[in-house]
Amino acid sequence: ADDIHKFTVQRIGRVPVIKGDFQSLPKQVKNFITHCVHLMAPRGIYLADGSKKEADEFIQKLVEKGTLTKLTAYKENYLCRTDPNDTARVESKTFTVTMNQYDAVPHVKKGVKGILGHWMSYEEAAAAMNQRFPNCMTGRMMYVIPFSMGPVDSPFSKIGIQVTDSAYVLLSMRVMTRVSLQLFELLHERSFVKCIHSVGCPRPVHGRIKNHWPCNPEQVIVAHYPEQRLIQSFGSGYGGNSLLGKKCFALRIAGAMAKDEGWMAEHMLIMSVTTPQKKEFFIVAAFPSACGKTNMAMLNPTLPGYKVQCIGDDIAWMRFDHDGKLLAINPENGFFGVAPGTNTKTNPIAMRCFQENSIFTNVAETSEGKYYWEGLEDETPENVEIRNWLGHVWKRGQSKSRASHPNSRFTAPAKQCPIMHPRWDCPKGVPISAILFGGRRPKGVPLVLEARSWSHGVMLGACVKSETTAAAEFKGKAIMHDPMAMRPFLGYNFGQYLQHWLSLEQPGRQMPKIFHVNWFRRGDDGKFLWPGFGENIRVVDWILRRCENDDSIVMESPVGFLPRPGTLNMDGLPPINEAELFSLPKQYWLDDIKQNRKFLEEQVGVDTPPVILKLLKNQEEAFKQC
Ligand code: SAT
Ligand code: MN
Repeated sequence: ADDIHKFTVQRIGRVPVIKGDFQSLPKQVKNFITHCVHLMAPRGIYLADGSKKEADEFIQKLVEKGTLTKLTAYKENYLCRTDPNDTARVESKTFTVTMNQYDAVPHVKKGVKGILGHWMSYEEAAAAMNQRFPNCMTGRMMYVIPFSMGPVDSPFSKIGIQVTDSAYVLLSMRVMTRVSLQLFELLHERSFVKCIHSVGCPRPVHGRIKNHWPCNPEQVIVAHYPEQRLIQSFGSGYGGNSLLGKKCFALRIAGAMAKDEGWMAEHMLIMSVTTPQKKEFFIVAAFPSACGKTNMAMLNPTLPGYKVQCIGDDIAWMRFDHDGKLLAINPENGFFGVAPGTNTKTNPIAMRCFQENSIFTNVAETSEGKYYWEGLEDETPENVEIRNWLGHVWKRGQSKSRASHPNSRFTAPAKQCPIMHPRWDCPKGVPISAILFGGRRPKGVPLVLEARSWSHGVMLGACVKSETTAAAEFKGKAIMHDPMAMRPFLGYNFGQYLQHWLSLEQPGRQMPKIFHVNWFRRGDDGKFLWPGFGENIRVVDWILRRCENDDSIVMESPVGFLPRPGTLNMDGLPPINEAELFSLPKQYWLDDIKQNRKFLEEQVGVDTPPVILKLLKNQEEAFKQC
């Protein structure tokens, strides 16, 4: 009898289930889908299974529609041009909804605009959602995507279900997360994060759809409900706003879960480094969006005998095990990397990740059916015709505009990475020896420094700043606070987040060493002082020697431990101005400390853990005395 319903058309109300067996789903899943159907009134329900066959069907459909263009030079690579008004995360429309405001955001000083998240009350959120979601899927299909963040059999992993009316999102979720019907079965016993997404373009569509990319930029909202384990996102199809497993779930909602459950959800790459002595270390590194996390995760070491393998390029979930080791997994299943700047010199490994089965969003296209972006000049013949990300003919050296959008992206399966670690999806995770923070700091900040202690490292993380990038809506270059590289991704009060980090230091735990790195320091002539990319292995090498407690290679400084001159391996490099690269201009630092204190006082206020302010004060005293 159980099979009978499989052969009859299933419906929720009057809405048919086009694919999949709705009746057999766990009750809580049925309830969620039914709620979504009643709210958004799609024309049909499609339960995605994550299979290759399914993906092929959708690719075909999107190519016919014009949303995707096949890049004919490769096997199964596609170009997607979005509406030009939907190309990045919209931080100003991203909210955390909680009962109590200060669970979501810190006590910001009166008259100051908070930058560590935006809070909304349940009442305000309900009003905003009621203006947007009712019937928003009219005439569209609702895809139901069961996905796992993390290997399905890992104790770290969490399940989500995303409903969406975007087939691009369905295809991308399949690359970025683990989509499988089997997950539904686990939901008889486990809970899941509810992810509701709509492009906000019910049919008949008012106004013109640009590039066959339905969206609703005026009405964008991305709301997180950590208390409900719920995400609602409306109006945008762009990655960070629409692939809800990524920033929304794996960082913001998971961040709140991690605090409750005693673990960490961080904006960090995870890499393995094997030394010439065949000793393997795992490190994580937090840099703001578009600061080269993907490049570092796939670093091509220039020092002989070193081997780098990639575990993840954007997000790390970490917890201490019973032996006191910090273990990390990559909750994702693919890369959503910044395309411009990627080439066979800067990141040859990434180039090999996306030769097939990849989606390119807002890059340019050549008449040979290849992708093109800023950085590929030397690898693209002069005579090919280029169409820019908007689809217009674009002439190299003549057109003033860019060929690719600065935040254009490649979406590629992790398993295609030639240096993916054999245990990259090991359910147990990998043991972490060092945590790196960094940002784009053109002035004052040395190539590498080591925190004196765990809490000092937390302070360094709290003071991370970087030149703004294209991953969000900001224009122009300015140095912006981006504490722990988490500013746009915090799921709860940042003061409590710092307190959570501090509380992780417990007897019996092997606390990783914490470092701050800066690949981007410039000299007076405006040129980079450090070559970066594959040469960064030299910094990693020094860090690993510190992880082995080699005290002969450090010296004290007001900001922490610095490499003793001559201890960084510079063999074979053109002359490097080491003195300038490691100098600590006194006035720069006194100003910087003042700024950091102001930032914490204004933005985090009474929520700032006192020890952070005390460590900052110590740093200031140390500078004043030198
Ligand atoms: O745009 S995303 O949020 O998906 C990527 C990023 O900003 O790091
Ligand atoms: Mn990121």
